[in-house]
Amino acid sequence: MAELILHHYPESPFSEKVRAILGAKDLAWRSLQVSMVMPRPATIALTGGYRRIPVLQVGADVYCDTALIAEHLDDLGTGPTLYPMGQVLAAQTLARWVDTELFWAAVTLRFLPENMGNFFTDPATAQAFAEDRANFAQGAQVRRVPVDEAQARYARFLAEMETQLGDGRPYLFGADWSIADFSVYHMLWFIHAGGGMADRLAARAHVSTWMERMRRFGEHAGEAISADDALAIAHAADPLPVEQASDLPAIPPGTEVNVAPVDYGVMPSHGTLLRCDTNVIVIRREHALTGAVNVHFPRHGFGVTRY
Ligand SMILES: N[C@@H](CCC(=O)N[C@@H](CS)C(=O)NCC(=O)O)C(=O)O
Repeated sequence: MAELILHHYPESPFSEKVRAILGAKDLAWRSLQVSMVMPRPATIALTGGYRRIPVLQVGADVYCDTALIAEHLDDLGTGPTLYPMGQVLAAQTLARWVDTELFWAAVTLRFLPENMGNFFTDPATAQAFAEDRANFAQGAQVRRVPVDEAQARYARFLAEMETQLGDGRPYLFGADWSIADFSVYHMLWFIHAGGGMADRLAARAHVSTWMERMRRFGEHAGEAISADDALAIAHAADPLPVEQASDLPAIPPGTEVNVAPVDYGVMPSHGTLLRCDTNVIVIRREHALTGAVNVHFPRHGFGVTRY
């Protein structure tokens, strides 16, 4: 198998979800650290426009969105599945809720002045970040959560988690982890990265123990790789074969399409549709820097339109 190359940056919570899964599954990975703000030329050459982070590159295949990256990693490495029999619906539904509803509360909480810690090293970085995220927010369909509502949403969630873990189980749904543990972990990691809300966590003994268990997975570092080397790897590889099919009658395989998130960061990727089913959307792209690549998206949360 080609090496796993994660395009990410240290402060990114969704990247922390993937870093923790890589650690839990004891998978070797290469770390392509990108800037916290645009431009990200190598990553965009590979995705064709999609700009959310992280992205997983495996040879000439590119996996967008942590929901799909987690599914891709599940079969690799060691340890229990992220989708345990009998818990799939509960685990996936909780993971999706945390990645969206709790995430927007977390963004409000993380950027409270008293909880920002040293997120910005200087005013120029803060200004560049604000400008970049204003661009990122263009066309978004999400509601920013007011502070009181965010505080209440998180307090209630922590209380429910403490109850859930109250019988001493190591993971949210029992003896083994599921995708829900990793989604919840990265969200709490993000909220508490600034240190200003440590007392909330400290007041929850079971959640704190669970959090330390999960945090250790995230400490499994990847070996650095440069953007040029990652591009050369894509260029030298062929994308994996894909069985062509589309469940969209008006957009058959071979159509030039845009694929974009439906909620925020809606900058589309452009390419030729190879597959669209209930699980995935796959497009083929060509770029001078990458050669032919296949870009994979989850169907949930993404839309396909004619180019
Ligand atoms: N649903 C996406 C969410 C990804 C996401 O929101 N990533 C943030 C960083 S943690 C992002 O892309 N922010 C804008 C940026 O970094 O350009 C996933 O699971 O991958």
